[in-house]
Amino acid sequence: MTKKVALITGITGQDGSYLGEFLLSKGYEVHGIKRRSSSFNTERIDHLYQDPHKSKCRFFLHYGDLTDSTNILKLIEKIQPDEIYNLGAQSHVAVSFESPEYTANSDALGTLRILEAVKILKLINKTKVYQASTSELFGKVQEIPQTESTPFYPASPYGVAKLYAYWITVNYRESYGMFASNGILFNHESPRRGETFVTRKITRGLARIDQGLDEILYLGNLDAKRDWGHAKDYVEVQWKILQHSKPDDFVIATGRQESVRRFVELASIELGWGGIIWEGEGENEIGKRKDSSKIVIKVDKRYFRPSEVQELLGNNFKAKKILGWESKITLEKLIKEMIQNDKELAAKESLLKREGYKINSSNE
Ligand code: NDP
Ligand code: GDR
Repeated sequence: MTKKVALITGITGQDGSYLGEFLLSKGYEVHGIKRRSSSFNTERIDHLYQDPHKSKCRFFLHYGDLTDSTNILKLIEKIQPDEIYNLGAQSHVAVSFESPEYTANSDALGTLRILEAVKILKLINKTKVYQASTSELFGKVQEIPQTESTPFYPASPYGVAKLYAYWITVNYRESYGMFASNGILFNHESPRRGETFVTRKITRGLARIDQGLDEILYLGNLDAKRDWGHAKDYVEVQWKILQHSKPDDFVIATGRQESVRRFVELASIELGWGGIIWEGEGENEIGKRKDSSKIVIKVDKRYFRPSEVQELLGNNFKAKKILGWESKITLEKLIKEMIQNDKELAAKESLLKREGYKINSSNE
């Protein structure tokens, strides 16, 4: 059997790195698009690197950008992929309020560029497209829990850009018979999660406090509630969605909801602090370590968003029934893995600091 060829946009991101690993383990030839950067940006995929001069190489990186139509068109023409996973995006909700136009260009029009390239290149009967849709489409939620039929009401420039991407994917499927599917994924995390998303910010921040590198972790809205899964589980279902007999859209979630405040508590328990004692309210709320009464959490209103998605909770009944998929890794296990990883990183940094090396680190 000839091996399948996959193209992943956003390969340098959290999901791209896990999906690349997963597809290589399935025997795929994997191509990834990475952006030119003035510093190294391949840390998450360095372990996947293969020498392209060797005949058995199955992992290839190409420079590109979702805002560049000709680049996308030329790459798809050259690679002739069987499957495209469009994971590339300006994916930070808070940043989308600062850079709304760029977010729309990469996240909304970027998706159109992929679909249009497949159409122009007459690859509709060959190439399947997975679109990384999001629970942020539900935004100001209209029903709890959210399913494939819950009305969308995005609450950020990111959510609105992803709404366009969702519908243009459906539109190319219905207009041209393209195999184009949306995975409406709820939040998923891992030790590879970007450091400014709240879960990683918490596990990294608390681990650094534990190792004596920092004293306080500043957070925004502690009452926000999310349905958090593990990225490793979630990339498997991205693949399953494209292996299904027909293109379709699926909600992917764990069905469990916790608040940011509870996530902090669970992480502190994993660190052996016994939990957090909360005092005060709103912008004046603080959190103290249960074991030492030291203040470790403060609220900083800089991290509040102009418009907030207060709570999300998904129902993955359809994915379970049709794809046989369920999330396997519990929130406790996820937090344990993230804390372990961040503790190791903090311990290394602490050692270097003690030995007199100067290190730059930011806790934004
Ligand atoms: P990350 O932010 O970790 O990764 C995003 C990737 O997109 C990076 O490789 C980034 O490159 C790349 N990228 C950003 N802008 C462009 C551009 N203009 N052209 C090409 N590539 C670009 O996100 P995740 O891995 O967490 O998420 C993957 C996808 O899934 C995203 O589309 C996200 O919006 C969506 N999603 C994520 C969820 C989650 O909880 N993680 C939930 C639902 C949807 P670089 O490394 O150079 O910045
Ligand atoms: P989200 O993830 O916006 O859901 O988008 P994020 O982790 O950024 O925020 C989750 C919730 O935590 C609250 N919060 C904070 N968030 C950040 N980043 N920093 C803080 O200090 C902080 N304090 C509280 C937020 O207000 C929010 O309510 C993620 C991204 O991966 C998207 O790309 C993806 O589509 C959605 O998940 C599903």
